[in-house]
This record gives sequence, structure tokens and C-alpha cells, in this order.
Amino acid sequence: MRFPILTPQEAADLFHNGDNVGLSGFTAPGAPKVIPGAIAEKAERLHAEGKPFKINIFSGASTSDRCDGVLARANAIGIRTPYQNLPDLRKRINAHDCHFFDLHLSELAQKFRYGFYGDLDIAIIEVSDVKDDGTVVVGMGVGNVPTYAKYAKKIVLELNEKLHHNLYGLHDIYLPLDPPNRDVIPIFKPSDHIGSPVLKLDPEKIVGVVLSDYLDGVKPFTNPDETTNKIGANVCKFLIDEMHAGRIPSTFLPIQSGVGNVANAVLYGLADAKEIPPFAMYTEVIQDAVIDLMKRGRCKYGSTSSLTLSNEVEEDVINNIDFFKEKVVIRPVEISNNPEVIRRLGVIAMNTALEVDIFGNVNSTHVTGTRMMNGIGGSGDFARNAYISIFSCPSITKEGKISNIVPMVSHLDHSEHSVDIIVTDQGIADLRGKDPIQRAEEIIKNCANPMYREVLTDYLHMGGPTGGQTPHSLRASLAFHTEFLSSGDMRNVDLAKYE
Ligand code: 0RQ
Repeated sequence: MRFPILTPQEAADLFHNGDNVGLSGFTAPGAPKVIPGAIAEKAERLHAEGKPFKINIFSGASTSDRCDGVLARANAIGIRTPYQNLPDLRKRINAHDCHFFDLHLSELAQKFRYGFYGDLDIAIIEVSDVKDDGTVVVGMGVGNVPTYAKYAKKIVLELNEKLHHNLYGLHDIYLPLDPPNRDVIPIFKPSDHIGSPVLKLDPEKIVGVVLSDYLDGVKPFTNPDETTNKIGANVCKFLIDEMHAGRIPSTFLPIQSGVGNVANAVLYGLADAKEIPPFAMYTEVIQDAVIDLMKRGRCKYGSTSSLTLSNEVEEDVINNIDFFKEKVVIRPVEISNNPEVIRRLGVIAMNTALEVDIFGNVNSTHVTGTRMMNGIGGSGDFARNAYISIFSCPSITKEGKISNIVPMVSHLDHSEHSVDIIVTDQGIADLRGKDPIQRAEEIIKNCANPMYREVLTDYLHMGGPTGGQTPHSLRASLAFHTEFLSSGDMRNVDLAKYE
């Protein structure tokens, strides 16, 4: 190989305080696995000498503990975007040690190209193969790597020897032009390939290669519990009824599903529903359940930005890669989450809420309106442009001390205009074609937990006949949250105090 092999420590010397750093990958897959640890050690050494050292990290989505985790513990992240999901980084963000800006995932690459965030000093790119002319095959996640590769002043590669150089053909690398020259993104079905299986890097920019041999290490999901199973069953019931009513074609439509236990339960429910034909996915992450469904012939194709798999399933995919190359394409996130394509294909979007209000607004990111959980991720890219936008969550959390249905969300991510259906363990609220009061009645009756239905109904009536189209009581609208913050239990809320 023409490029020098570096130790992780030698690579870490390439990074300087205040650098803007672009990372390959999307969630743990495709993200670097060994260089960030060496950068974290360097940061700790410099901090001990009283010297400042933080880098700004631009990724595809979340990464892994080998990346965000180690760097957050070393307090080595200055700016972070567009998404994260690790406790140590979450703590830094909520303590203002790290400036996190939360962004729709499809937007970061283009906003970078528009020049909104400055120059990119260096990119770390995980590859499964590299040629002397700078052509690489990337790992199991793509994210924003085409943009970072093009704009970075320097590139350091992590060549992952666990990936066996055999991923050629799994990716579709495509970089759109920017306005006013943007053209149609010519995807007309999830399996369409519009770009290249390889990424062409400028060999002059590649400063070295660090070897790694770690799989992506995504934690397997815990088995679905009673609540997630009920939510999953309700989502499936809704989709089957829609198909029978002729509102979803009998050939079905592509599905987007978030990650997590609810998403898992829904996917397995769909797989077992005999009425639903084998379906395709146009989504941003493919998790273990989908691989199983592909093997069973229930999921016929998946377009994604990453294969977010547990080690065991990732190994299975690598060992049967020719089978999966026929079933999967991994794309840049600005294409997997592209609004134009999502709307054209008629994607059914299924995302998760932290809380939903009685008028159909959704909070996916901020616990009690203030503490960042993970970020909006791709949920907004899909929800806003979907054929049908479904949000699900349990009706209660923490043994009922929290109602996930509240009078007014304490933070807004997805407004009533991007939400068609709410699903909880209690049932399904269909908000289509309903005015705010009709929506509130539907959500309280079908989705709120019985222990909160009365107080939510009382709230709805507080505004009275002169309360306007959306009858909030501005004094009481956050009473559930303030009660939780003071007594630790929303069930103690007393609306009479706000009359
Ligand atoms: O707390 O961890 O202490 O048990 O929040 O909640 O019910 O386990 O749900 O893991 O699916 O996460 C919205 C955060 C849900 C996620 C969110 C507490 C609850 C628990 C987690 P514990 P659950 P999930 C695909 C698309 C935005 C990004 C997105 C998310 C913890 O789905 O980040 O959709 N979505 N991306 O106890 C206080 C409430 C609460 C609450 C739950 N109302 N108040 N705490 N919790 N509701 C992926 C990508 O974009 C890459």
C-alpha cells in the first residue's frame, strides 16, 4: 500500500485544538474505532498540563462508546452535531461542557457544503478496502462521508480488517449538486442504485492508515415486554386496517422504522401478519430484526444509511455477504433521508416520542423540556414527508409517575402538522382530518392511560367555550411537568390551583 501505516497515537498527533473533524459512519457502524481513543488520551495529557484541547465533531448520526464515549469522558468535544445517544456525552451536553446542535440528519451534509460551519480540517474514514489511487470501500455505515471526504483538508483512514475486504457492491455513494444546480435524485424504488459502489478519495489528502479489527459492537435489543408488544400489535393493526380500507395499496409501501424495542416489536408483528405482503424498507438504520425478516423472505429489500447490527448478526451478514448485497443498499444519509425521495416513494414513517400532547404535538428530544436525551435524528426527515406519519410511545413511564400524554409538550420537535397517527399500549388515535378538540378527544380516549384520562379531559375543558380553536390554559399547560419536578409524580397534579 502506498499510504503510511500509522499507530493510533501517531494519528492523534494530526489533530489540534479547535479542529473541525468529519467522521464516517452512521450510528456505530462505519464510525472510527481506534483513533478517537488515542485523541482522548492526548486530550487528557494536555488537560493535565493545563492546556486546552477540544475538537469539533461532525458525524452522520450517533457513534459508539469507542468514539463519542471516550472523547466525552476526556472532555475533548467542543462542538457536536447532528445526533448522539450516549450517557457520558449527554451529561457533557446538559452541563454545557459541549456545544451540541441538534439537526435533521438529512441536512448536515448540504449545510456543510453551503459553508455554514466553516472548514473541515480533517476527516477520519473507516474503510474495508483501499487502493493506491485513493479508491475506498467504506464500512457498514455511510452517513456524511462523501461530503467530509470532499471537503476535508486531510484524511486519515481506519482500515478495518474485520470487514474482510468483501463489502464491494453494498454501497451506493452519490453526492447531489447544490442549488441552483440541484437535479432530481433519481430513486423511484428503494432498490435503485444511482451512484458508485466506491468512494473516490484524493490520494494526496490521505495522510495515513491506522489498522483496526473491531466489529461495530451494537448492543442486542432486550426482549420486547408487554407494553412494547401491545404498541407493536396496535401499529400492525392500524396498518392492516389501512390496507383493507384501500388507503395503503395491496402491494404495500416502503417502511421507515426508528431503532429500539418498539420498532423491533412492530417489525416482527408485520412479519407475522399474513395479510401484509413482503415489504421493502426505505429507512436510515437496519437493525437485527430486519436481517431476520430478509432471511425469512418477509422483507424483500432495505435501503439504509447503516447496518446497525449486534456483533453476532453482523458476522452472519459478513459471512453471507453475497445474499445481502442483493437485499441491501447503504447510502449517504442525505439520500436515505431525502425529503424528495421519501415523499415520492410514499414511505410509511414510524418514530418514537418521549411525550405527545393532547393536540398531537410531539417531543422526541428533551426530558421535561430541558434535558437533551439524544436528538431529533432522522425522525423529522421522515415524519414531515411521509405518506403516513406514525408516532408511538408507552402511555405511562416510571410506573405511572409520568404520563406520556400531556396537556402541552414541554419541548416541540414534530408539530401537529407532521403527525397523523399516535399509538400507545392503550390504542390508536387517528388525527387525520380532525380539528384540535376532536384530536384531543381521540388521543385522550384511545391513547392516554386510564389513570390520566379524567385529568386530561378536565384540562381540555379548562379553556371553556371562549378558549379559542386550541383551548389551552396557559397557566396550567405545563402543570403535569411542574408537578413531576416538585413531587416526582404527575398523578398529584391539581388543576384547581390554576383556575
Ligand atoms: O429511561 O433509560 O432511564 O429507562 O426515556 O425511553 O421508552 O425506553 O424508549 O429507547 O425507544 O427512546 C424518543 C428517546 C425513545 C428515542 C426516544 C425515559 C424512559 C427511558 C427511553 P431509562 P424508552 P426508546 C431513528 C430515528 C429521536 C430520534 C429518532 C429517540 C428513556 O426514540 O431518541 O427518532 N428518538 N431517530 O423511562 C421523562 C418522559 C419519558 C421519559 C420516556 N415523558 N419523561 N423520561 N422516558 N418518556 C434513529 C436515528 O435517528 C439514528
